[in-house]
Amino acid sequence: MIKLLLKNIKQIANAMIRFLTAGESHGKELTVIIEGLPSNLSVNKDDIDIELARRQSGYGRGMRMKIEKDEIEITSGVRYGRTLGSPLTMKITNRDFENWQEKMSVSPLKNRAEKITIPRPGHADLTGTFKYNYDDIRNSIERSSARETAARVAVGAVAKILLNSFDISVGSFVESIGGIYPADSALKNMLQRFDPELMHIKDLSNIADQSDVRVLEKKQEERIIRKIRQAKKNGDTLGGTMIVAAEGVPVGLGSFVHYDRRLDAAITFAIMSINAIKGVEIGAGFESADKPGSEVHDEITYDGYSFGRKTNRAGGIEGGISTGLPIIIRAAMKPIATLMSPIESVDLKTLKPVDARRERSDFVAVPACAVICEAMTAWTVADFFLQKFSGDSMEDIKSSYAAYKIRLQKQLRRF
Ligand code: EPS
Repeated sequence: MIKLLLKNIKQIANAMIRFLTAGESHGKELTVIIEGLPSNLSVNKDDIDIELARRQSGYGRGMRMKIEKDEIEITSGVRYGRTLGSPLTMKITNRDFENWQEKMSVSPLKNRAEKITIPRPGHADLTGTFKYNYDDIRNSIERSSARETAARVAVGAVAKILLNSFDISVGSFVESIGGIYPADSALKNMLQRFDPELMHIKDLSNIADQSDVRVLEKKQEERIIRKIRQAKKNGDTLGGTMIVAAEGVPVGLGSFVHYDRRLDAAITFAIMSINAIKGVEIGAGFESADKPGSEVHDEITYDGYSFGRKTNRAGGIEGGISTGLPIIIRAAMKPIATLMSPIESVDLKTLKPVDARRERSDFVAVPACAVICEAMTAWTVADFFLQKFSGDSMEDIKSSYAAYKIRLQKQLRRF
């Protein structure tokens, strides 16, 4: 009886949609399977490829991005441009595999590639090697590489297509790289107040897409590019912060009833799961800890038709539930772990101190990371949206959403 009960509880807490990615950084390809999508969602390959191209751009990427030109091939779950409700599979070819066929051979080889024995601090080289009992750090490098995030961006693109059907948009921009923040006080003010009137994330995201480092301010862009050039010259790398937002999310996604139903918890988990992310905030985040409640909470207003808030410092979520205002996330990415002027490490073979291993890598990947944050945000919001407005087809979900909007209007009569 208890066993049965536990089984049911687990089922209830399951997400509506789930995905799995597979593939090594220099293996043949990346594969992703999405399960739980409704039928009759129009899916266009080009819309997904645009997101992949956004992830590949940005000043400070390494040579690998010149080799790859990511695009998806859909191999299941879609017929005549519309989802079937069955698992949707997408593949992304690693063009670089051509140069790695022996190093990444699936079959055993007599003359295997030389083993990597010197771990880079900050990457998964050492932790993964201990955990999986590897005798070659290459085994850790391959799957821990941020190459995997290409598959996640493809998943996020599908989530965005679904959300767009309900006028929900997700976008991002880079706030800082290497400690260089915008100088413009209006921009700073907007970031600090998270003002819903000033934040139209799609417009901001489009402006950011025009910048080589996905920032909103030209002067800041110039300063950042100079700083990246200097870091490159020094054999160093840089991190940064980014803002991601979801607009048009209705009130009522997520819940306070249990920890794993909280929308803010799910979003921060999803963002923190991205390679090199070290911090995530919702709304005013850490800053709200330093201020009195009167300067943190968002005053409630009513204009005769609908409810509003004077500010959006909560970042669109209260009590684990979406408020209807933009969901605003700020994330911090640490600098890339591969340094051309390496810091200290220990050779696992000789156990002697040595310089950490150098290898081809990016110098800065914050602009790409912002696009990946969008993907994980879109995925999480889509999942919570489908938990609330579940249905087997897009038509069923649309009816459920329309009925909810009517119910919200009628509810006030009950007070
Ligand atoms: C990465 C190292 C670099 C990056 C890679 C992530 O790859 P490589 O070792 O082939 O030069 O370019 O990112 C991607 C391949 C990508 O698509 O984003 C790492 O070690 O994490």
